[in-house]
Amino acid sequence: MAQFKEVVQRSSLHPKPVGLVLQYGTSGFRTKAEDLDHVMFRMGLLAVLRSKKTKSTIGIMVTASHNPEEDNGVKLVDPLGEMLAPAWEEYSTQLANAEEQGLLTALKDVIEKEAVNMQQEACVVVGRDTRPSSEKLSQTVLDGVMSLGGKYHDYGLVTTPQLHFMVCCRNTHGLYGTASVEGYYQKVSQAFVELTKQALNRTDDHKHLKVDGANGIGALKLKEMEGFLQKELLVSLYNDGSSGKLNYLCGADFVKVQQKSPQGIEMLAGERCCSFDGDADRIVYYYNDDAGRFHLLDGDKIATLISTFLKELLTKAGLDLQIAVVQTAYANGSSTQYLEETMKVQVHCAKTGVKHLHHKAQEFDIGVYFEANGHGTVLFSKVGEEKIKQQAQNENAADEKRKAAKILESTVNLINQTVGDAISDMLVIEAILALKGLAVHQWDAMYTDLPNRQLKVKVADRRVIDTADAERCAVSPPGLQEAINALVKKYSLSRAFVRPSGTEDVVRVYAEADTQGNADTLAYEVSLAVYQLAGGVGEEPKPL
Ligand code: G16
Repeated sequence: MAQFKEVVQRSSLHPKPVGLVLQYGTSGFRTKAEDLDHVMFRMGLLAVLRSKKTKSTIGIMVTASHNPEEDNGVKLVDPLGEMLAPAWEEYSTQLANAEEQGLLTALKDVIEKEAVNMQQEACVVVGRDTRPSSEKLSQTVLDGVMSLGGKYHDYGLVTTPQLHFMVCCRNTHGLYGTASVEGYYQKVSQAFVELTKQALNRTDDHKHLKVDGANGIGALKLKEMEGFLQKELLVSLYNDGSSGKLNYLCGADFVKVQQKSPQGIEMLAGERCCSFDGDADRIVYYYNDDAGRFHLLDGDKIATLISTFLKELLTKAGLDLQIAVVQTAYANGSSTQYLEETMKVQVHCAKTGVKHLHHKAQEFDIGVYFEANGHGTVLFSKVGEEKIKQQAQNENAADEKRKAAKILESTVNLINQTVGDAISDMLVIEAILALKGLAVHQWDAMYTDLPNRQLKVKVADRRVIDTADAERCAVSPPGLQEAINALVKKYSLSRAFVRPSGTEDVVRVYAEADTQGNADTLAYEVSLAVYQLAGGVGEEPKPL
């Protein structure tokens, strides 16, 4: 077929380094940018097949999110803005790892297995973050798309969640919104302004928020969006990319893992601050108290704030909708306890990776999902959305009920339901704080986090670690879980687990305990056990 000839010809311009093997990880492929040219070309091909198969527009985002600037990566976006279906992750890995002479066979294999109709039209939309390598790599994606005859639209510089939004808008034919960056700003800011104008006695101080843009795309897009917010939010932007390096000593991942403020932001006591990550799909909040002590409000605190707000509104609106929160093993023990015991909300634990949480959250009328690292959103079922809409327009309902339903309706419009979105999440949080008249320390006081620590361990091959029970138990290598159990027993209120990262070449270690000292020691001891039992390389972990 002429089409395949074109693929072979163009593929030779994007040769695969012989022997290089990459895995579709937690969120697509991620590695050093110089090793990704062939992957980008091939993901362009795969997206065309996926588009033909689903008869929908498919998205490709070129980004390595929280990883260092030298890395890059690619995330594929399915028709309704969700992450790529698991079976296709498998195809992605096969295609990315096929040696040059085996590429056509791998491609034809997918076509056959999925019975792809090659006569069907295909459309792929592409976006990229601000990494120096992203522009060229996104051109390579387009080369892949074109070589299989797919149509495309290049959105250029966008946040990951904006690209997810575009895909969903296109495939719902505008029902979800207008598939442009301006359409996104309009939809989200209109809902935000509708909510905040109902909050009384807000001063400029209340409206003020310091934002760390991680020197990435989120900073750029927030600047663009400011004009749409009608001065309902007054942003001071730091790490806006004008001088600093992407994710370096700043950004949501840095703040969450280091449990300290990013470089370049000056924090006065009680001031609300937040950090985006490199592609603006994660957000964490923080502040310094009067004694200068740093307080982090991570994904767990965000999930708690949002689910409490929604639950209260459902009661006020007289709506009987089932609400649940989905977390991962990283969720702080205190947050789970608070949600279950005080809030009386159902809590579920999923494996790390938005795709897993998203999937679980879809089972409820309202599914709030957040990873502790600040990646999350809220999903509303069609039935749930419809009931909210009906109640907001119900002339026979008491004013109080209708008003609560209208607030819920605007909240639905404010949330990017396709994926975690730092900008939209930030506006949801700001609106809730405004409507409830809460200061950041009052939000923080909902519950107290158990002291915790996250560490990374380098091993020769992180695949030797296999986990079960939503990553809370290591089933291999032998003896590792027993060692962890014995260590955990030494401390009170303690918990620890290990898992191989799907975005970095490391094993992640998480520990929590009654004191920071104990959490630090437990994390160190578990790291040492990983190092010794799972083939550690480089320097042995040291006590903190
Ligand atoms: C990605 C995923 C997140 C995950 C994070 C870290 O985030 O989307 O769900 O929590 O990687 O994953 P891991 O621990 O497997 O490295 P991002 O923001 O980097 O795309």
